Amino acid sequence: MKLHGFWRSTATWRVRIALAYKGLSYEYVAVDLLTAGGAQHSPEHRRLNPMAQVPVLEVEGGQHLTQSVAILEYLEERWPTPPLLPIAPLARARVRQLTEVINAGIQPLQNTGVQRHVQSLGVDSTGWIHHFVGKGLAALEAMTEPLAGHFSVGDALSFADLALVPQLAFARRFGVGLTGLPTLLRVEANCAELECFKRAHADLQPDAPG
Ligand SMILES: N[C@@H](CCC(=O)N[C@@H](CS)C(=O)NCC(=O)O)C(=O)O
Repeated sequence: MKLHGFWRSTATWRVRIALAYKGLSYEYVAVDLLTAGGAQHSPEHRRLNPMAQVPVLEVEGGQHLTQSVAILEYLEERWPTPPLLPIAPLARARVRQLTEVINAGIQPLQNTGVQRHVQSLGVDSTGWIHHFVGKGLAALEAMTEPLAGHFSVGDALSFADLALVPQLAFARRFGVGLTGLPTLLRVEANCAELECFKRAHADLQPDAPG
């Protein structure tokens, strides 16, 4: 497999954790989202992903998958062990619910393209990020608190944790306050103990600044 991504892209980071957890090897293709407007807009990358975003995962038969959560679902169905979804339908729905709070409710409001556009309209993009990421994480804390055990949903690692850890790293980078999020921070600390989270960390990727 070949993963097209960017070291600190939160959506790419989710996929890296899943690949590491499932012990799957892959080639990494760095897509520089920042220099000269961003390589995500190149015709070559747009052919892989017309949304001009990362990640893109090249899989069997030369197929290209986009959308990190669809990629996680594919990896889970293709390599179910070790699992990243619980078996019980309600618990599976809870995992997807928490994942979508980040994937649909927080990340789309903060991505590089949105930040650039908001700035072009003369809006303070840092204030924008503080508002939407702060509000989203507060909601996520309230939803996770009754569900969490060692991880976001009970004691088994799941998609929800893979989405959470990069999102908290993003929030820290922008100085979003995390003091009201004890459950999320506890789960993050538990994830940090795992080898797959260590290996997938943004700072360790080949395109991270040295
Ligand atoms: N829903 C998409 C979001 C992808 C996304 O927003 N990727 C960001 C990096 S985390 C990106 O490529 N941004 C480039 C841009 O906005 O120009 C997914 O989960 O894959």
